[in-house]
Amino acid sequence: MRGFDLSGLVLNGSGTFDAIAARRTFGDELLEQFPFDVFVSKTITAEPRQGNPPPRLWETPGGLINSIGLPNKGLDGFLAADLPQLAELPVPLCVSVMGFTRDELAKLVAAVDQREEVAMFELNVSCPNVETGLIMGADPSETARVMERVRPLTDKPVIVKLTPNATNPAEVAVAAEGAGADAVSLVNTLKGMAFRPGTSEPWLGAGTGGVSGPAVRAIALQQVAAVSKRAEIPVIGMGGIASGAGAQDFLAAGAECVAVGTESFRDPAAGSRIRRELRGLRPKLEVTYLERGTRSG
Ligand code: RRO
Repeated sequence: MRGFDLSGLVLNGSGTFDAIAARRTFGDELLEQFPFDVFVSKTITAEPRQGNPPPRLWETPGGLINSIGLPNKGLDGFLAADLPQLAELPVPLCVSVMGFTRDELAKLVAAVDQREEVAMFELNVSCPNVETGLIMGADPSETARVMERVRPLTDKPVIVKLTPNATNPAEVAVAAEGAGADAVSLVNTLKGMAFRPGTSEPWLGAGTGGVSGPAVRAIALQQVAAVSKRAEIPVIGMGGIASGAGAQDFLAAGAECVAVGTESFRDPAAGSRIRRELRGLRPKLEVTYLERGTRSG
């Protein structure tokens, strides 16, 4: 990927590890034992956002439903308050961005591109809790138009974060690749909902949310395998990874590296454990799914 080798790395899923809060809690120990090889920020937008009304979380068997709604300080707040702190992390920084229009996204990417502390971008076209985000990433031609708009604005690597809520995620990946994406990552969360126990009222303030955790792992694995067969660019696999063995399955499906999300809420050091377990297992992974000749094109 554009001057950056992702092979075998363990990243965080955007929005699942608050490195600034973790630094406040764990101090410099966090920097000495940082649980990820690349840090992906919570997605930011050009303007500040409050996020969705509470409740924002629901625990479901084997997983979590979130309806956070993209709260963030906006571009100026991010650059002034968050970026200097994220730049102190001992790993490359990936800034996750989303726009409600292509113009807004372009403004965001052009401004963040100026900052040398930022190593790469994640283009979040898959937030299930903000309609526009999901619409961009659910449609291959719309994803291509977004990526085409962003590509001339930065020489930094751009990772397109795909939604599992698309009819055909592999088509979206191919469209992103054709428009100049350096990598794709998947899956973002699957649309879901829950009811307030004993009532017919939705639990989440926004009515619906995104499901993550082990409950989605089998679906994520299939989608990563399908995307890996079609895309030439690296695939970052995620969806319910909670162990090195789980991460290894994503590599076997064709992912170049993995990201850990929901498991970090249970254990903030999960990334380190999974990385250790994965590195112990990797030499045993002799023949991957792709090497067995399943790549179709
Ligand atoms: O903030 C959120 O509600 C959110 C985002 Br931006 C996303 O990309 N995925 C998700 O599950 N939640």
